[in-house]
Amino acid sequence: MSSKTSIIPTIDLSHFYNEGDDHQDAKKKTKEIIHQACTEYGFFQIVNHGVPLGLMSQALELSKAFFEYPEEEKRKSSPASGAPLPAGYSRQPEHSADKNEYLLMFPPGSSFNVYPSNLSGFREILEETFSHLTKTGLLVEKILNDCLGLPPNFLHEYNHDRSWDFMVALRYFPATNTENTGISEHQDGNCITFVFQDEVGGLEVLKDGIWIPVIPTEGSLIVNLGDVIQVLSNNKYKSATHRVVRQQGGRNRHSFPIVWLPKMNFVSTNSTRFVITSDGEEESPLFVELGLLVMEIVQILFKSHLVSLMRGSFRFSQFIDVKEPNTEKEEQ
Ligand SMILES: O=C(O)CCC(=O)C(=O)O
Ligand SMILES: [Fe+2]
Repeated sequence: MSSKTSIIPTIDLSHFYNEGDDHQDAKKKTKEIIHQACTEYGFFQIVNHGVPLGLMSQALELSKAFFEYPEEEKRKSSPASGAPLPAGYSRQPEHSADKNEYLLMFPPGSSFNVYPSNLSGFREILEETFSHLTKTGLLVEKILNDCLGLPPNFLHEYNHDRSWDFMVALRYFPATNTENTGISEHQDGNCITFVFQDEVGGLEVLKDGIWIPVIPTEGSLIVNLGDVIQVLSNNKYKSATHRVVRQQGGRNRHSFPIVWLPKMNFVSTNSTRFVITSDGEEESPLFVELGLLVMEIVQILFKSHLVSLMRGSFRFSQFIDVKEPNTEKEEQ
């Protein structure tokens, strides 16, 4: 029986925080590894990413403390009634297969954000974490830009509005004897999602019909490409199917996804003549234009159903033929 065990690659970004000539080669090699990871998995982990590890663990500790509160206390941080966007505390409805609760926040300073009033440091630590993650996100975006062979800064200029991004403090309940869905299998409809998680585990990525666990490693940050990158890359990079399986043993799992959205109305404000020449060959932009048009419609929907679209069973790429028939099981 041939058994290939896959693991999600872990990539060291430290060279990108150093200028000097001696780092240039290392940067080039790292980009090659990232390119490979994006092509094969659409998922990788990064270390030495620039987000202080102490901050990440404080954010996880504060999230644990918040979710330990009684339900009625947590409900005091529910989205304000009539709020256009569901920032604040929510719980998946009883009928949902997904068993988790979460507190969602938009970038620091957003007037929609609702924080618990009685948990010292919560707002400050989470806002600081968000800001650091945004900086790291910009670096990752720049690296992906180069990996795709795009003109310098292309992705950044294409997608520079960070005001719709959101970060979610998530708690998954332990598995029961009969069911264990934390988040059902899905692809993220946005550009890129970054995730950090505690040590409990449960995040899995589908590759060639096999679910690969993303093993928690302290301080590492997961990079999960979404449908937008799959479309912009003309299907070169994967928007990976993933899920969260709740663990046995009575432990809750905590994680923080940070969801990078494309800016609103970007089709009308950007040229859709986006022809990728990374292989030295021009590709038909037709597919990209069609994809962008669908994304534009999706962005409009985001305004009213942002979170349910992003984190529900909605799949942007179901509208266009961007998925490879990737369902074959490995030969035994
Ligand atoms: O909690 C996680 O590890 C991942 C969550 C996720 O996939 C999502 O929010 O889209
Ligand atoms: Fe996801």
